[in-house]
Amino acid sequence: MSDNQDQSPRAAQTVCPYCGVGCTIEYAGKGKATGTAGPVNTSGEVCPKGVAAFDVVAHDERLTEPLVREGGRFVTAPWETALSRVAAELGEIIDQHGPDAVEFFASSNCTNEENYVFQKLARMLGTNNVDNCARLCHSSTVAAMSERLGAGAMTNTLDDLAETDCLLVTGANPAEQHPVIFRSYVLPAIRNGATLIHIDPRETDTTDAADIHLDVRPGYDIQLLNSMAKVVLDEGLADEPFIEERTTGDAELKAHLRDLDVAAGADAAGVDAEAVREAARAYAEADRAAIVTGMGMSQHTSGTDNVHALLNLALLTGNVGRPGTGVNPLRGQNNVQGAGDVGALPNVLPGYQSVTNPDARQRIADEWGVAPPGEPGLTETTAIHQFGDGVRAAVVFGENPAVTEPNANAAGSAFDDLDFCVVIDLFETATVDHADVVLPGSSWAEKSGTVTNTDRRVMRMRPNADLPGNARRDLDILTDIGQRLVDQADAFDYDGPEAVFEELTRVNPLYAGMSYDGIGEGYQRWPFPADADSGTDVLHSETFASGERTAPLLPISPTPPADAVSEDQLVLTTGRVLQHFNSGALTRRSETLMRMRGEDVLEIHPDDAAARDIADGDTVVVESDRGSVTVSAAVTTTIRSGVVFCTFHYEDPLANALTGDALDPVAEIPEYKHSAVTVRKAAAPTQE
Ligand SMILES: Nc1nc2c(c(=O)[nH]1)N[C@H]1C(S)=C(S)[C@@H](COP(=O)(O)OP(=O)(O)OC[C@H]3O[C@@H](n4cnc5c(=O)[nH]c(N)nc54)[C@H](O)[C@@H]3O)O[C@H]1N2
Ligand SMILES: Nc1nc2c(c(=O)[nH]1)N[C@H]1C(S)=C(S)[C@@H](COP(=O)(O)OP(=O)(O)OC[C@H]3O[C@@H](n4cnc5c(=O)[nH]c(N)nc54)[C@H](O)[C@@H]3O)O[C@H]1N2
Ligand code: SF4
Ligand SMILES: [Mo]
Repeated sequence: MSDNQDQSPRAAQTVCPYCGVGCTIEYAGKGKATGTAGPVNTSGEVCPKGVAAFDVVAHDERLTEPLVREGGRFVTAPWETALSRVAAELGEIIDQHGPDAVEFFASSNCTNEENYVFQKLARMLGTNNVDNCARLCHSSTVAAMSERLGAGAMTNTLDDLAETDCLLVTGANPAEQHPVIFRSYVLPAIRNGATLIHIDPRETDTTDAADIHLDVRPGYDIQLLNSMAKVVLDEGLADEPFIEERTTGDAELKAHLRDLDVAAGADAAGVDAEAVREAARAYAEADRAAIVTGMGMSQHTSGTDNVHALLNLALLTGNVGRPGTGVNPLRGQNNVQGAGDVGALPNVLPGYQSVTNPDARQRIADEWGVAPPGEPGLTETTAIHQFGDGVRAAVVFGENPAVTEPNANAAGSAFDDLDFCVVIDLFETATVDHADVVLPGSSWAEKSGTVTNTDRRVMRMRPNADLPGNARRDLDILTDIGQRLVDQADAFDYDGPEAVFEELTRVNPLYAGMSYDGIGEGYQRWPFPADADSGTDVLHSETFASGERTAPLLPISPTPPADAVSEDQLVLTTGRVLQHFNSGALTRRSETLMRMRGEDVLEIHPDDAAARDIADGDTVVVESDRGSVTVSAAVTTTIRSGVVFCTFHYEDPLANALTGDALDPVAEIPEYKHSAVTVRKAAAPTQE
């Protein structure tokens, strides 16, 4: 496939490159985007990031030529030189150490077609070592929900959220992280009388709309959720017919909670017991109660158990399988849902079928002419721990792990221990510093393909802009590498992204029957085909996605966070703000967004600040066992005392220099939301 082959007409309409909401935007000329009515943003509403999306497309720091390292420095190189070096180095490492010596980092910022080809490349080379940053994000949610319900995705739709009577939002701040969902689905529900319960150690813009706020101690959600479950049982608020018909294991769960003391549980979680009771009643007494869950739940060493405790609450009250209910993880990037759907995960093939499933393996073998490897591969978080050891090379596609993986100083040196690292990105990110070859890819405005949003809707992206310099389309880069490295080279011979999508629909049962034409300017929702024209809305209504009529209730006990916190330390929890996105590789290059929010701050409670003689605006040093950063303090009562918060959107301060790399044992997600730190005022600069 040649780079110039995409002759599709220049349609003005595409999907926002940032969050998993999946708003439709259109090119408005003069380097600006506007929202335009789409499947999700039905009246064309967007947030500031959508408006600023074009700021980075023609940015003068875009990578425009391949770079190869020579004598320690990068020099620009022709594509042929760069790609033959990639093929030669990876080929040699595979010959010497086997295919499992390579880890493939897929991109939740890129299309289904690109991610499908990327995992196909890994698997045809003989390894399941392919993962995407869903690992860092909702992997624990997906693990718990798949185990219990048979599917890791949102059980309900966004439209459904607007119809609920009670919303329990925990560890999420949709007002800033999913702004169009918040304004166009959550707020209307509240205006219609729904109660909003918000569980978060901070008061955020989401809390402003809440009726009940439980400012939980980071890492102590299980104590809180078990206490709520106990209130539900004690006060006869459980849905016994649902428990009888649709669950198993209620006796064990009830026995587990029998001796739980609600006051003690609330105390351990650092919240008011009466507020816990009130929240439990509001959730359980509502006709339709929906849960929204985010990173505050998932990013813990107990992340999978946190979500298990949450699922108990939904199942005990019969809030699954009906409109307006359910357990709804709001997904991260515009295609993190899709990256998983198409198999960019080490344990599953396209369509979440286990790499050990004989039928799924056969379906792939029929299509590819070779069966995928039969053992699960390494997650990206575990692979990094083996860099320089069992893992000798990394292919990093549209991820910025030097900024976003935990314990960043250690992660950075781990990358330097590799024999070879190739990065495909748009900018010279911090990760590029550790690369041997850098390939300049295509931004969202320069590609066609599909992305799958948070409520399982597959939508089409359309190009609006020319590639800068000698940058190439991501899909062309990946197929080119495939043709060079894989014996069955015609496996990467596609006539554009639509042909890739057609193949995907043949191997992924969830996407079977979908098509570019069928999607058009609308969407097709998985599982497809569906009971409605556009897809299946509410999962688990008659049977669970597992195929079972029942889902298990599970006794869950709390486990302490990995970092012990000493008397003089505070708990650092990290997260996001409206104006920036993840590693900030894109948003920090947007003038519009930098004008709105130019630097990071450390939120600290007045009591903790006073105890350290810190005033608002002071420069402070934050230190953990792993590293240290300098940042200015924002003294505020919106954070609970004992806890400090900053974002991870900046290279300086690099929040992940502080975080630890202990992992949840099931999902291997890091504990970004609980690190023991000391905070002190920086010494005044000495006079020169
Ligand atoms: N503006 C913006 N939007 C984004 C992104 C972005 O970077 N910027 N990133 C996208 C991505 S990849 C993702 S995954 C989503 C994430 O979206 P969210 O899940 O909303 O993201 P976070 O800000 O990481 O965490 C949410 C909240 O968890 C709270 N929290 C911290 N610790 C705990 C705890 O122990 N328990 C509980 N219950 N709460 C806790 C934090 O105070 C924070 O308000 O956002 C997506 N959308
Ligand atoms: N401390 C802390 N750390 C965290 C989190 C946290 O809450 N706290 N959250 C975690 C979560 S939920 C996530 S999802 C991860 C995110 O981690 P990452 O995925 O590493 O973060 P992004 O900034 O989204 O990285 C995207 C990279 O892809 C590039 N890119 C964007 N679009 C394209 C494209 O079309 N083509 C190509 N080739 N490249 C492109 C960007 O330039 C950027 O370098 O961070 C995790 N890290
Ligand atoms: S809400 Fe998300 S998808 Fe919509 S404009 Fe904002 S960042 Fe883009
Ligand atoms: Mo994420």
